[in-house]
Amino acid sequence: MDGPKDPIDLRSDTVTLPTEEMLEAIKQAKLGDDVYREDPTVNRLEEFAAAKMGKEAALLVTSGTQANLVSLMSNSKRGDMIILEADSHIYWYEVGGLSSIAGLLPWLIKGRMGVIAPDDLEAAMRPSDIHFPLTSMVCVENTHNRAGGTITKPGQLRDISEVAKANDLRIHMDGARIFNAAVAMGIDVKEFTRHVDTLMFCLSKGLCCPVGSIVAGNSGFIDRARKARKILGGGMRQAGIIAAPGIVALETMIDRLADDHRNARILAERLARIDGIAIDLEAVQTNIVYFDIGGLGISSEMFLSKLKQEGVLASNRDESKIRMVTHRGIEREHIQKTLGVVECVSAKTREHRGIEI
Ligand code: TLP
Repeated sequence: MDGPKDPIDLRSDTVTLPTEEMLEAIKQAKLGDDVYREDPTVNRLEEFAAAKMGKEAALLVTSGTQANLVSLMSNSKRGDMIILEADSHIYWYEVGGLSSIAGLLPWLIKGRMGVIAPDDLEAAMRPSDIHFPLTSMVCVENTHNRAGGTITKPGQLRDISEVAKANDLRIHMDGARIFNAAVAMGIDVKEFTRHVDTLMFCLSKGLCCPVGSIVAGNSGFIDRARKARKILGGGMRQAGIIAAPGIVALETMIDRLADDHRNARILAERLARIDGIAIDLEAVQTNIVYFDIGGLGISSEMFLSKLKQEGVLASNRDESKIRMVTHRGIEREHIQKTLGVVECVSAKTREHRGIEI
C-alpha cells in the first residue's frame, strides 16, 4: 500500500532542498578555517557574489536575519535612528534585534505595496537638534515579503537613494529575494544594487541552498560586518560546505525562478475567481501570493488546518490573510491540486455557514 503522500508545501521557499549538483559540490569542496580566511571555497563564493552584485566585497553569513543585523550594526552606531518600511521583515520578523542587539531606534514609513515614497522619506528627516537622535540609514526590502513579493523597481530605488544621499543617510537593501525581482523584470541584478550602499540576499530561499546568506558592500563595510558577524557567533570554520552549494546556486539556480513566478500567477488568477476569496492581483509580481479569506467567515488558522487535512500547507499573516509561496519542487500539477483543494474547502465552508453562492 502507498504510504501518505508528501504534502504540497507552500509555506515558504525556505523549505527547498539542495539539488544533486549542490550535494556533489559539498562533497568535493576544498575546505579551510574561514575565521583565518583560509577556506578557498568561501573565498571563491564571496568574490563571485561581490562581482555579481557589482560591489567591492561580500561576506557569507548564516541566515538572512544575521545578514540584516550585521548590516545594521556596520552601517550605524548604537542610539541612531533608522528608517524602515512599516511592514518590513527587519521590523516584524527579526525578533527586534535591531533594538536589542544593534541598539537602534526604528522610525517607520508606510509604503505603497512595500515601496517607500521619496517624499515621505524626505518628510521623515529631522533637523539637527539636541533632542533628536541621529538618523543614519534607510532600509528597503526587495522583493517585499509582507506586501506580497512586490518589487521596488530600479527607478524607484534611484529616487529613494537620491533623498537618502542628500540627507547623509546610508541605504541598505534587504534583498533576500532580489533575484526574484531581477528575473521578474528581466534585468541584471546590478540595476538594483547600484542604487544601494549595502545589501543582503539569501541563498537558502528560492535558490535552494540548505544554509546561508550574503552581505555585500564596500570593503570597509565588509570588514566591519565580518567583525559584527564574529560578535554574533557567526564566525564559521570549514564553511566551504555551505559556500559550495552557494556557488552552484549563483551559477545555475537563478533563471529557473521564472517558473515559480509563472506558477504563482496561475495560482493567483484562479484564486481570484473563488467566491469568498479576495486577492490583489497587482501585488502578485514574483513567487508570493497573499489572499484574503475574510469572505468565507472562518479564521485563517481554521482555513489552514482544513487545507492541511487535504495535503496542502500554507501560512497565514493575520486573522484573514493566507500566504502561499512557489518554489522548486512545486510544479503545475501541484498548483492544480492546490486550487482544487482551496475550491473544495471554500465551497464546503460557504455551504456550512449558509453563505449565498
Ligand atoms: N522570511 C521567512 C520568514 O521569516 C517570514 C519567509 O518564510 O518568508 N528578509 C526577508 C525579506 C525575508 O523574507 C526573510 C525570511 C529574511 C529576511 C530572513 O531570512 P532567514 O529566515 O534566513 O533568517
